[in-house]
Order: sequence, then C-alpha cells, then structure tokens
Amino acid sequence: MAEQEQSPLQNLWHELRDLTLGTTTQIDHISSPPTPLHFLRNYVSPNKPCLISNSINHWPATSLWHSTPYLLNTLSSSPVSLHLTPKGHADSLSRHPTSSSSLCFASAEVQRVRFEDALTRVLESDTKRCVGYLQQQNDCFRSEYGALRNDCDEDIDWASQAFGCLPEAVNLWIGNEMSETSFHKDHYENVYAVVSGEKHFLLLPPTEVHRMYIRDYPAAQYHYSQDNGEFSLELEEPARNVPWCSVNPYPSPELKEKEMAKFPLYFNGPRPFEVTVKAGEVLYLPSMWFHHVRQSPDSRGLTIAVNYWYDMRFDIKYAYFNFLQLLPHSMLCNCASSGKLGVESQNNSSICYSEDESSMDNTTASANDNISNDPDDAAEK
Ligand SMILES: O=C(O)CCC(=O)C(=O)O
Repeated sequence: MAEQEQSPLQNLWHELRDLTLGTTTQIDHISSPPTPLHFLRNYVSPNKPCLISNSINHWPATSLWHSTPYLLNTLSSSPVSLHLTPKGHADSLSRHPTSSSSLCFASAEVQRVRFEDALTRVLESDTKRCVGYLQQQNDCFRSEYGALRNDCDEDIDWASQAFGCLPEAVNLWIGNEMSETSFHKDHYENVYAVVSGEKHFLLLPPTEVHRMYIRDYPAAQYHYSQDNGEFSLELEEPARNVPWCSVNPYPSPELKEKEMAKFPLYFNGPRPFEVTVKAGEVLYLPSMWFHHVRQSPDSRGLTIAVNYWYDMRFDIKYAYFNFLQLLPHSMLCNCASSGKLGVESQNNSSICYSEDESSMDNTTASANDNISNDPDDAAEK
C-alpha cells in the first residue's frame, strides 16, 4: 500500500492484511477438505478464515433437505424455536421504545411451535410484516432437530482433529432472504456449512475492533400479538446493557451519508472480507472475527445451514484482543494530518472523527451518537 502517515491502529490493520490475510476482499478457497495439519497450520493458528468445497457432499442432507415433504415428515410436529421480528433483524439495534432519539438492542420474540407451523411462518414471512427465522444457538440441531441428526456428520472430522475436541454445539438455521444477522463476534471457532440457498458474510478481523464502534445499548425484547399481528418492543426488566457493534454495513440510500459520517473507521477503512457460501460449501469463521450475515434462498424460498461451534483457545490472541479493545479511539488520531486510509479504502474520502468520537473510549457513548434517521427505525434499524 501507499506510503503515508498512519496511526498505530491503522498500521496494525494493514500489517495483518499484508502479512497474512491478504489485501483483497477475498478469502482463501480450498477445493477439497484440508488435512487437519494443513487446516491447523494455515488457518486455525493464524486465525484466518477460508472457504472449503467438496467437504460435505456425502451428507444425506445435501439431497434430502431439498425436499420440503421430507423435512415435514421427519420433523412433523416436533416443537422448535421460531424467532419472530418485524423485519428479520433479530439481535440488532432498533429505535429505543421510549426515547426516539436513541437506540436499543432488540431480541426476537421466541416461540416454541410445531415444525410444520414454524416452516409455514418462515415461508410466509414476506407477506405478513412478521419475519420468522428458525434458529436457536443452544445446540438445537442435536436436540430440537434430533430427528435429522443422521443426515449430517456428527462433527467435521478434519476440524475436530485440528481443534483437538468435538463440537460444543451444533446449530441449525432455516431462514429466508429477509433474515439478516447484524455484525457481532463469538468466542467460538465456527465451521459453517450451507445445505440449501446461499449465505453472504462480511468479515472483519478482531484487530479491527475499533471500526465496529462497540457501544452499550439497553436490552429490549420484541413481543408479537397474535390478535392484531403487531409487534411491540419493551425494555428488559431488570434493565441491562448489551455491548454491540453500532455499524450497519448496508444503510438505506437516504441514510448512507449520515452513517458514513458517524462511522468513518468502518466506511473509509479497508474493505471487509466478503464471502458467499453456496450450498455444499463450508466456511471456517475463526473465533472473535466480526461477521454480518445475509442470505439468498433456494427456489422454495429457504436457506438452510448447520454450524459447528468448537471451543476457542483462550490464549495469547485472546489476551491481546482484550488489550486492544481497551485502547481509546484517540489512538487513531494521527491520520488526521494525512487524511487518507490507503489504496484499499472503501471510498476516497478522508478518515475523520466527530469531536465526541475522538475522545470517546469504546465502552461509553452518549445515546445521541447512535441516532439514525432511517424511516425504518420506527420499527427497527
Ligand atoms: O446464519 C446466520 O444468520 C448467523 C450465523 C452466525 O452468526 C454464527 O454462526 O455465529
């Protein structure tokens, strides 16, 4: 990249990309399952994502799950967890229910319903101002969906050998194109297999934590009224705050300029890695990487995926990450004199900070920093 004055944090972002991750938006694509040693050396140890083809072709799921009657017959009336939101954005920022000038962290209404009813709700989502997403990140594949268990491998063998353990949780995700998962990170090594449809990931390495503008938001919960088909959003009691990423990478056109001005480190910095995981492919999503997920459905209107969460190692990388995220945004201020982020920037505008941002640490923010003008915000961001 071009020689220019950079802050220490910007140096870190670029150095990691130059040394190991690469300077494009692509991640490595491996055309057959790696050996455990190759996977460990080239991806797990350097905490680097990769996409793997031809690793789950032998799963019965890759053919059987394209048949809706098969899914209905196998699961029939099994109770499953259905997440309901007005627009498909669960665990994401939404307009605060009592203070229209700020945001809160909104969780979905979760209902336990028979699989056949739940699937209908997912398929009919777009017609009802109520979006259903079948998911529960609590090992649901081996519990709620136990009847499908033999359709996939119990674990991903090359991954289990590299990690030295079996998966801690295996989760099933059945959604449609309206469901979107906002930027967040997990303390798990994630091996994410798509069975039907496609998933579109944006990925940012943990070193770029400042670009996510993690702030504390009051926790709230959607409630869906069966009577009038409307959602209400209520603050949790007792009150608690959830630290969450402030950046929406796909703001509506009318909001784009404002969002770019509020979150310049994201919008003017190096582009996130972009990967589409197609049916039959597997993404290795390393622990602590920030990810944002959208989906494209198959011809039925469904996207189906299974992911394996393996315990991460709480080693020196974790300790460095904790140290890094305590550094204040003011560590980025040197670049004010150079005014640019480099050739991989997402656009040509210069990086800058609002006055409050430059003096803010990453755990405090005034509510007003997070206000969006998005007309959608009346219901959800
Ligand atoms: O598929 C999704 O919607 C989200 C997946 C995700 O966030 C995860 O596996 O950690």
